[in-house]
Amino acid sequence: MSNDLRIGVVGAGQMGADHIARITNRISGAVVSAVVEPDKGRADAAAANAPGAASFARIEDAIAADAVDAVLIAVPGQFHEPVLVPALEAKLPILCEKPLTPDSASSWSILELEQKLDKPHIQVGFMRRFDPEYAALRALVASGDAGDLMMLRGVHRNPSVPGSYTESMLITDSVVHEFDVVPWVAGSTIKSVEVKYPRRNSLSPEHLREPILVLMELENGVLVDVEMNVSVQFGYQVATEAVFEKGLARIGQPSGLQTWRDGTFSIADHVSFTTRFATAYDAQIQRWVDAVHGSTLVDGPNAWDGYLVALACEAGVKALDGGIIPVESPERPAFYA
Ligand code: ISE
Repeated sequence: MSNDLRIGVVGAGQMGADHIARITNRISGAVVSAVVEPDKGRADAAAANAPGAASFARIEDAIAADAVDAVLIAVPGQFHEPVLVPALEAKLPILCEKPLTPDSASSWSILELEQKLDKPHIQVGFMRRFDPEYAALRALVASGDAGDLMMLRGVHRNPSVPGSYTESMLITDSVVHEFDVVPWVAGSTIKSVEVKYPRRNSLSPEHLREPILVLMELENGVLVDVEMNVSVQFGYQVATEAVFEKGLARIGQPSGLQTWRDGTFSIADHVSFTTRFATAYDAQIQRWVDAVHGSTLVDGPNAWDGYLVALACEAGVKALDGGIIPVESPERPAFYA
């Protein structure tokens, strides 16, 4: 009998479909055993990449049919809690796409439920931690080889966003990644968040006031600025410059095909996060699968990290209306040590 981890993927939209193809084609030790997706068109399209997977409309049905050993949640954040609760009650390991839940109160109740189990069961899908360049930058900070880190200067640029993307999603759907990865790289939690508005891009969807400049102060005194820009038109870019006492480091520079033609030099760049972070997504899922086989269940950001990010997002959303908004980070419970 195969020892493959039977993963139930919940949600077969852009991210769910991407994970289904990844698990089937590139991840070892796991199969997609169930696709939970009420939309028949999406479910059928996903099934093409998940040979043998059963189809369910609700996670409860997949659990009752004993069709899954683990759950990967890839529906939008507002639908995470109704999947997390039955999956935790069934004591299943979970990889939950970001955010854990849309607000800190619901994230807190997930933490309470999880702490009834013997150990953390939830990993949150902050894939940037699995990007080799982010990991190298974190190692450089920790080594102290370039002296102390003083500033992080980042850009987070999307070519465009769908009509359903709202102003607060600049924070909760996009800057949410920086709220996780910046403390991880810099080794310090977020003390406050502020948002500044430059001139508005006339090409932005009418209901969006963007780009925005997000400023964070960390507890250790590091200052961070992030240009959050979702209408750049030309492609997808996530890049950071780190300013140290004895030098600089840069990550996220274009690394695609270089061409010289007609008197012009060019480097191919990404147009979507699915390719920009493909290596990171692969590593994230492989390490999660390995952790479940090895019974640690989590190898990466856990639900506590997801909760801290929910607190930062609440401050970030308030900061859209002005002011420097403090972030109170409570002490990490021993369960999540
Ligand atoms: C999207 O949901 C993501 O998670 C991407 O990583 C981010 O760059 C984008 O802004 C979000 O909309």
